Amino acid sequence: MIPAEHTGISTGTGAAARFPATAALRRDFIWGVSTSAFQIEGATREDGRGLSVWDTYGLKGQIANKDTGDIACDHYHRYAEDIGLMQRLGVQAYRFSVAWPRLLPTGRGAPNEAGLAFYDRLIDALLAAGIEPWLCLYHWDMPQALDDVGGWTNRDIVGWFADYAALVANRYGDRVKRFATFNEPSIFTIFAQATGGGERDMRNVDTFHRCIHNVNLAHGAAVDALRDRVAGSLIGAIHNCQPCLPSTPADAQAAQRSSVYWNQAFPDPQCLGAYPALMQEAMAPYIEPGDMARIHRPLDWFGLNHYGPSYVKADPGSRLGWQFGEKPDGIPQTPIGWMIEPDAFRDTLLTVAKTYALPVYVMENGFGDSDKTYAAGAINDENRIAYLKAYIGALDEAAAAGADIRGYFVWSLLDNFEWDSGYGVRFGLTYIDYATQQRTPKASFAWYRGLIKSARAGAPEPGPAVPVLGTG
Ligand code: GCO
Repeated sequence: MIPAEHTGISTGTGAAARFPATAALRRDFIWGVSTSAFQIEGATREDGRGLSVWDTYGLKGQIANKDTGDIACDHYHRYAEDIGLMQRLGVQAYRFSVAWPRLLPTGRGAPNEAGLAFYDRLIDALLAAGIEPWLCLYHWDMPQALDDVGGWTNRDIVGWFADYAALVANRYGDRVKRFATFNEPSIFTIFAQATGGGERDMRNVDTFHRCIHNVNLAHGAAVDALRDRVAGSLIGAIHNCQPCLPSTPADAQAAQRSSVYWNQAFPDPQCLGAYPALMQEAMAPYIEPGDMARIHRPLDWFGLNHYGPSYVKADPGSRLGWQFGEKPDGIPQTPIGWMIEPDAFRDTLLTVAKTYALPVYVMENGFGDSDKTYAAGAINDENRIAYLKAYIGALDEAAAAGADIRGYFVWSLLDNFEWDSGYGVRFGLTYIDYATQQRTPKASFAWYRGLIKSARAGAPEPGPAVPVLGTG
């Protein structure tokens, strides 16, 4: 159990320590922050960018509050200001994604120079600020033109994705060494339309398994494209892994099935060279000779996104045979209903470190709340601080127990477009006033800055004054 001083989410007994223990973390441990292109850039119609499936989805009014990514955090124009925020935090690294349709408006063919030049500016400014760029190739923004010809159901996309990876490698490989091929492939295949699966009828099991295999093939092809072009490249993929637990004992089989698809359908073939046993019969029709070797390419690190366990129940009529179920009483939840269970994070870290035998970097962990949290005007997000304290404490416990953990990136630097929830859910260390685009660091921003300084210097900092909304 995580000691009470780490959690701040316990029964309130005992004073919570200013910062969690980080003694077990390597001295070269990397502290960072994460974002993704569609969630922060905006400028969706600017400088030649093509449409993505998320632009189309928004145009249909399918997103909460009829939000779209058209402006988001206006990062396309404000990236220098946002790098200034990263410098204030003291992070050593920044994980972002490149928008495929910004570089290749139709997903293939002639590159868009203005799009390429934007990431030149971003990368050069990061390096000038002493911040290492960690570049993710695909964070769900499938070019609409490719979705129109089948998207991930069309095996030709493997070559188109490899060509995109080669373009990125050739353009930025002189300055970027850290690459991730995909962000959370299990999420955008399981949840389909809601996460960039486009108009595919992902309720169809055949379509679903075809997408899984083509994404795995695209991963392997991109690894080769990057490795062949970037000397010293350090390549990984980013997976959302978490316990998938039964709502009732009768849901145990459904929970096991959901865990295999959620946690193993991509890391297993990519890191171990084979699909999990439970999937092998279903995947067999899509596997051509040599495919598993094309997927299983040498990797340098394992990216883990983790927020908390999910609870599932059997649903025989659904595509996968399960859906989200009742959560147990008595476990803390975030304002958006995600479970707060630091022990599950510790155990997931130990599991992935042992199973895949790669250095682990936590590429996403964070706390989602809603606009209501900020109604009072002060951005004193103490519950986000309590969450981060508990989870970083759990990470330290996993490291102390032998997991090779080398970095932690908070999701997210900024409040941003939270997919189906639009802008009503906020994960940022920085508050975004979407009407004015003013950035206001929250209390958690100052806390994380203090933690980084403390963890790197071993000397706790005095607590920061709590900023008030609008004070800049
Ligand atoms: C994900 C994505 C992020 C989300 C974040 C909060 O895990 O869904 O990688 O884009 O915004 O995780 O949900």
